[in-house]
Amino acid sequence: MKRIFSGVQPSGNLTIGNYLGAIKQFVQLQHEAEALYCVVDLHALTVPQDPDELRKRSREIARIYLACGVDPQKATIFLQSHVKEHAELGWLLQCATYMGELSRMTQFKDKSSGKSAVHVGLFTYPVLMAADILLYDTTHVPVGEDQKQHIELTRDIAERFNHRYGEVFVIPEAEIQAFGARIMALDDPSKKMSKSAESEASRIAILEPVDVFRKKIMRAVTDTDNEIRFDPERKPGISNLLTIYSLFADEPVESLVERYAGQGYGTLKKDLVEVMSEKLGAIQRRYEQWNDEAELDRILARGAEKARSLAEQTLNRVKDAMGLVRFS
Ligand code: AQP
Repeated sequence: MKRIFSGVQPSGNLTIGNYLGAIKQFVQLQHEAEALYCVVDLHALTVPQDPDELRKRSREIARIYLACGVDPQKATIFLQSHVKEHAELGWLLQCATYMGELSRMTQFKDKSSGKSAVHVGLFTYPVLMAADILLYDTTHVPVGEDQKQHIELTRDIAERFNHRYGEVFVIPEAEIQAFGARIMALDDPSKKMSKSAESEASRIAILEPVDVFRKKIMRAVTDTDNEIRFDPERKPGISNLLTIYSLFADEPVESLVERYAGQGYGTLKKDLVEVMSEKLGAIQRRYEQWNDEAELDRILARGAEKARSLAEQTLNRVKDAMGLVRFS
């Protein structure tokens, strides 16, 4: 049986990178398999957060899932901190993971680089992510390219655990789109677009008004030769815009390249703003409609209850395997 698990951190305003790389897939996959979509609020605590903002953003992300088309009748939507088994399995797996493995994680290196004080949680966060995934006997994890290394670590931890203690965990696979799994920053296409990056010009939020994101698209860094060609190596800026255009319009890049041949970057950028305005506008309208906080909380409470019933079973298997005493 195919089971999907994935999550998004409430560590900033969700970007079109989060949408195109992950959430858009969540919507498609809920029709193909049993799906659990989590707001991974414990992960957000690995870097400093304002408590009120974190509370607000956690609900906001659940609302964005719904606005993007995740159906609470089909998929289970919940907050990570509402299912305590995540933290518990996280600890048990920390005792089955090596320092060397975590030291190799590129996201840790990027996020800790240049900082004098780094929390231990930022270092061990990939283990909590492994726990998130393994708790649900997940078979497939839809993520963007940046999470590939963490899924590989999850597989390594699970395989080693099974080797040592018997068949406890299902070994999950990353489900990474062949195209669009890495949306780049608009002001520097050599970097990934990120919701917590310092530069506002680097990203577009899913809930951003068109008047704000128009300027960012029009000023997006491109090269000077004005030739529309898809070549991420040599022409990363325009290739990034073509990728974004293709994914929002559901039109292959080749067809866009043909259509815009001989026209300048300005025309393509203007049309991209139109396409995005239509697609993001529809999400933003649905977001406004999901404005009943009590209803949202009911969905999250139901989701947590369902998730907990699955998580408990896996955690019990792990405890038994590792030799912890359980009263029946
Ligand atoms: N630029 C991106 N292109 C494609 N996919 C992306 N994702 C993130 N950025 C891009 C995917 O979005 C999902 C949720 O990400 P996350 O919240 O778990 O954290 P992240 O991967 O670290 O994403 P951000 O936006 O860069 O967050 P911060 O700034 O807090 O670190 C994941 O599936 C991710 O691959």
